Amino acid sequence: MKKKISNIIKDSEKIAISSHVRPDADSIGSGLALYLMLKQMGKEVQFLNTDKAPYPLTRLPHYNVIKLEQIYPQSFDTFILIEGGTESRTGQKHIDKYFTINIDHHTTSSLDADINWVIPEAAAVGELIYELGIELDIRFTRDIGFNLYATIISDTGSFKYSNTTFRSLRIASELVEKCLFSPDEVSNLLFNSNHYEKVQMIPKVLSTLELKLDNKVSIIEFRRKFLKSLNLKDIETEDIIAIARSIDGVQVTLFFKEIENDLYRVSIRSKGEFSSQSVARKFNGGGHDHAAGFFYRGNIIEGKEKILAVIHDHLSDCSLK
Ligand SMILES: [Mn+2]
Repeated sequence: MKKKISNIIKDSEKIAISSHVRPDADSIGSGLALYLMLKQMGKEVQFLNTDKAPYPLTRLPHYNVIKLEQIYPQSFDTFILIEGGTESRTGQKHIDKYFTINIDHHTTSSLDADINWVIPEAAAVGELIYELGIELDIRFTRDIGFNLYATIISDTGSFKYSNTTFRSLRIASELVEKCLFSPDEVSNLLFNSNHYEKVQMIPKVLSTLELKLDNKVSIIEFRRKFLKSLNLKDIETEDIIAIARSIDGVQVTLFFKEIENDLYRVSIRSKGEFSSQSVARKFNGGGHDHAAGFFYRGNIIEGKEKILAVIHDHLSDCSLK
C-alpha cells in the first residue's frame, strides 16, 4: 500500500491535503509533515482545512501554510485526506470530484476514498507519514521531524497510553536522530504553553466532576459560559479530561462539551479492557479502543443516563472476561 501511494504521489503534479474537521495534533502535524515532504519533491501542494486548529497547534512549524478553504473542483491530481475520507469528516464538499487517498488509523474509518490506507496498530497517523516519507526517500528536515514527533507524543499521551508500541518508540527515536530537534521543544510547545485563562478554566471544569457506577465512571462537563467568563473562544481540553481519567479505579471518563443549547460533543476515554469506541458507535460516533467520541443532542441529564446505561452493560461484559 505504501508503495502504491508513493507511486501515485510521484505521478501527481498537483496535490491537495486536508485533515478532518475539529483538527487535532495528529491530523495537523501529519498534514504539515506531508506538505513539507511533497514540497521537497517539487510538487505543487495545498493544505486546505475546514476548521482552524485550537491553540497551541497553531504554533506547529509551518502552520501558516494551511488555508481554511473548500477545495475547487478539478484543480488537483490527487487529494490526500488525513484521518478520514468522507465529506462529513473533512468538511470538504467537492471530495467526490477527486482521486482520494485516506490515510488513517481509526478502525471506524470509512473506506469511501479511492485508496484507503488504514492501520489501526499505528498509534498516530504521523507514524504512517514517516513510513511514507522513507518510501519516498525524502530528506527528514527538522520541521518535518518536529511535526511528526508532535503527532506521536500527542496521540500516545507522551508514550503513556496503551496504543504506545515499540514502533511508536522506534519512529520517535529515529525522528530525533535524523531531524535534530530536541524532544523537549515539542513537549513544551504542546504541553507547557497554556494560556493563563486556560489554567483558570481547569477548576471550573473539575467542579462539575461526578463519579458514577461504583466510582468506575468519571464525568466532567465543559459549559459554554466558562469560555465567556474568561473571554476565550475555544480551548484544547485533552489534559483536563486526563485529570478526570487519572482517578484510581476509574475505567471510563465522559467529557461533555456544550456546543449549543442541548448539543454536546461527548468524548469517552477509558483504560484496560473497556472499549470506548463500542460505546461511541451506539451513538453514531467512532474512535479508538481507549478514546472515542460522538455528538449528543438533547437534555444532558437524560443523555448521561442513556450513556451510563450503555457503559453499565459494557462494564459487565468486561468483568465477565
Ligand atoms: Mn490520530
